[in-house]
Amino acid sequence: MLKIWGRTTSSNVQKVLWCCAELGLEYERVDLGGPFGGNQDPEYLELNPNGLVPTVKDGELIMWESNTICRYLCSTRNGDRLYPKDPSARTHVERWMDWQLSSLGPPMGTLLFGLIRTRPEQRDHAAIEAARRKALTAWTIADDALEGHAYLAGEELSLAEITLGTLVYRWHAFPIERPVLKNLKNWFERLRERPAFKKHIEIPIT
Ligand SMILES: N[C@@H](CCC(=O)N[C@@H](CS)C(=O)NCC(=O)O)C(=O)O
Repeated sequence: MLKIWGRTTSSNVQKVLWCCAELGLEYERVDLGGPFGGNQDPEYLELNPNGLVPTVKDGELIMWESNTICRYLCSTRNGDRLYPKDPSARTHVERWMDWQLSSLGPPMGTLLFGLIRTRPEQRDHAAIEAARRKALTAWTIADDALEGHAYLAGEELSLAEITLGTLVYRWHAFPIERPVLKNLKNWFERLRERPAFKKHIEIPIT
């Protein structure tokens, strides 16, 4: 049985939980990080020297980095539909996974910390606005890519969605100015129809 360390409110844990749900996998999960703490304990740092969540154990194998974990789960548990074997199909999925880490993750992280984890009187409004603009530029790229397509990497749900799902939910939930991006909104609504998205992603943001 897989073992997952990480609180369910972490966007990176949520990717793994959604991936497990789409693949029909069972797991044992331990609350860790955030209000639960424990992520700087020596025993945990032995597993994951970053002191971050998630960490996953499969037999003797210990994994960290959520996108890597999702790729591993698909590769070992019949997940070709989420993570295709064909190299050209795969690259369409992987570029969005890398793009999540490099382009969209940083400004969305600034919005999370600025708007949700910082008291109103202590907010850095200039940094929040700069992050909002950067995120909007990135989301516009996704909106353009979704023109005429149901999903980012083709006509089926893939790891591209699983790694971006929490962020599109947060983008629509944050109290910010948000020009309408029609394709993005339709894609978000499509994801919202999935029971696993409702269960693991659409939960209070903390
Ligand atoms: N690149 C890592 C980032 C992991 C990460 O930043 N995790 C955050 C939660 S989203 C964390 O552990 N924060 C400390 C905490 O929750 O206490 C991944 O994708 O797994």
